[in-house]
Amino acid sequence: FLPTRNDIGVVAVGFSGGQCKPGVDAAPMALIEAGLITQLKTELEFNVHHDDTVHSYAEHIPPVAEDPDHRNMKRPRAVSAVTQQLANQVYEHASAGRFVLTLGGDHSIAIGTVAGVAKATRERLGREIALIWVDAHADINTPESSDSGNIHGMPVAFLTGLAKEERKDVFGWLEKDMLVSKSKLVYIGLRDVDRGEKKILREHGIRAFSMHDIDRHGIGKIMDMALGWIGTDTPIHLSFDVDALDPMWAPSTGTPVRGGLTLREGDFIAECVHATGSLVALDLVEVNPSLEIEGASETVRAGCSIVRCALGDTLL
Ligand code: B3U
Ligand code: MN
Ligand code: MN
Repeated sequence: FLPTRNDIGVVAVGFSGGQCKPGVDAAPMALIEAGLITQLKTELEFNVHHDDTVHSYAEHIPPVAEDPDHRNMKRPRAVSAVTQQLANQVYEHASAGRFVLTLGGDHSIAIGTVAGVAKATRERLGREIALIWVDAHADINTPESSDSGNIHGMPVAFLTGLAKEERKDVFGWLEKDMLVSKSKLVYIGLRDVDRGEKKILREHGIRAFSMHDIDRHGIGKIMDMALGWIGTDTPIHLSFDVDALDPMWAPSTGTPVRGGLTLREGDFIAECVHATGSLVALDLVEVNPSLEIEGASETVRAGCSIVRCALGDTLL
């Protein structure tokens, strides 16, 4: 059921409106300047479809004065407009049978990427996707449970239908065929989960592997369990927040949390997901080169490595 293996659509999204720290919008250019796309072409021999543009979708973003908080969400119309445009772009790539690589941007952009991939995969293959969310955070706050109001802490709630909104200009454009089942969602790397989020995870029986679980079982066993939960022959969307890595390896990110994955554990997760042969899309988000500037190039390098591993770069 897989896309033509050698065709990859790349979408670069320079967007930071899902949280409050500027600079995460510069990540796609930093990743590309570090040679990521060149490596995909030359080392991994992909046929890359990329428009050589970092999209900010500025023309779709209303001015701040016309984008007041709604249900406690900050910049709701901006994030909604950007993710809607992105969903269309991702949908086009996925519908053409391409693997979709999205370079963020903050994690709110996953509302667009997962929506586009879920819809295209249903149409093209008649299949529901599974979503693997690698992150220090669960990003499953509803607008009401969120303390911060930052939408990058809410994408999973919108994508699973836990959060709903009628207004077309505030995610009301999300259709049923763009959503993901809660039973097909798996978390890896959690260590900073809000009280309200813990309640949501518990009440809905959502499969989550925390850093504690990784310490106890080792990353090899955790990947067996995570992929076993999803089952074989299920198209997988991997959404990788670079803050899943320990700040020692990825310091340049908006909300670093100590006690995270090593560089090798991050790469290993990506390698294991690649090895299933079922990966159809990958997001790499939350690299912010303007924070902890001494560590920015290391953070970018870690991001590039995760992408290469997920796309089949092997050690030997
Ligand atoms: N859970 C908190 C913090 C947070 C979520 N995602 C990131 N930080 N990167 C929130 O704001 O919802
Ligand atoms: Mn995240
Ligand atoms: Mn995070």
